[in-house]
Amino acid sequence: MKMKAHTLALSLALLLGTGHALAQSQDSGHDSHHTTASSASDMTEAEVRKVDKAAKKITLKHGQIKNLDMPPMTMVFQVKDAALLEQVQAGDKVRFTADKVGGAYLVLTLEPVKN
Ligand SMILES: [Cu+2]
Repeated sequence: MKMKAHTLALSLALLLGTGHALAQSQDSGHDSHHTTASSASDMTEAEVRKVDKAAKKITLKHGQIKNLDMPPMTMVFQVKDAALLEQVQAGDKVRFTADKVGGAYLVLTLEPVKN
């Protein structure tokens, strides 16, 4: 089990090293609490900043994304399905799930949050 956890921590570090190194600061993710880090089922809260339907992209000011070990920030995501963008617009509060696919951060599910 120890080896498995170590391997996971290594791959997490590799993932984080590519896109989010600048925003990642000190927390290397090595002494990881993320033994089930591959679960993408945790919804993350966010506020929509920009929607680009043509490019299938959305800019989100998001909270911590546990399964990606990502701190809160504003960033651009690809969306899996452009239809996800039909229901939201800039300024909306949303909940979403995301994963890293093929080197890009991809929004898998997205739903508006009613206040
Ligand atoms: Cu981010």
